[in-house]
Amino acid sequence: MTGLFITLEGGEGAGKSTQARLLAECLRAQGHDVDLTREPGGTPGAEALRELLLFGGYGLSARAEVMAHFAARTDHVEQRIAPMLARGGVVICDRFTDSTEAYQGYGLSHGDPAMLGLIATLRGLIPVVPDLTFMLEVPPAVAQARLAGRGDGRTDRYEAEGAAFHARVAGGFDAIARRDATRCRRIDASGTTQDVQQALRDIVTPLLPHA
Ligand code: Z5A
Repeated sequence: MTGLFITLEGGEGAGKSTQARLLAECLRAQGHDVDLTREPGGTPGAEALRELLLFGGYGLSARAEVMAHFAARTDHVEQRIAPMLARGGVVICDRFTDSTEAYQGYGLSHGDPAMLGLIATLRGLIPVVPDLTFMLEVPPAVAQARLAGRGDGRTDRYEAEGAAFHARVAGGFDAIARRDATRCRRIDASGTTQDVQQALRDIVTPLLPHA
């Protein structure tokens, strides 16, 4: 793989989608070949699995839910991410494997070692690893205010969980950032959109291929 694979992670309302879009626009304007995508989703099959996972209401077992996230990811990687990286492009992905570890491993399964082990095993089957992961961090009150301000109405299965769940998810991201400290860059995302974007660009710029 010769391209650059960037992921954005963090809790809901941290500003991942906003920052991913602005970063993609900036890099495209500089002449880079950029694919902006998201998980779960990014291909027709993975988007169908996204709908099932976020809004299906089927009450999947915990292991089945993890495997469904990885089924979507496998399709996304094989059909979209890996080919783009092989062409030397930049992939910016809104959430990736760290979200499965944080939400399913720490949030839903309370850090159960067996579940974290399953996630690690499945992660080992994914042939790409992000070169750089931005961990966007905001206090819960800031995230809640942003989500309330958005007011788009449709609440997914994870957003509907309570504060204790989201605190475990935040703890999961913290554990990942400490473990994978070279790949993960923690970003204080409570500032203005422009300030946060500048922090991301300062880190990405030295890593870019020549446009
Ligand atoms: N999930 C999982 O469980 N397991 C997995 O393996 C994966 C995902 C891959 C995906 O939902 C859900 O799937 C997610 C985790 C789970 N559920 N949760 N919770 P999603 O992708 O639709 O939702 P999200 O990732 O949580 O995104 P979000 O709620 O849209 O938040 P965001 O992308 O971090 O924020 P945003 O959309 O960029 O901004 C939110 C609002 O704040 C918006 O009105 C912005 O204009 C505003 N904003 C953004 N930045 C700022 C700043 N700096 N200042 C002020 N206002 C701001």
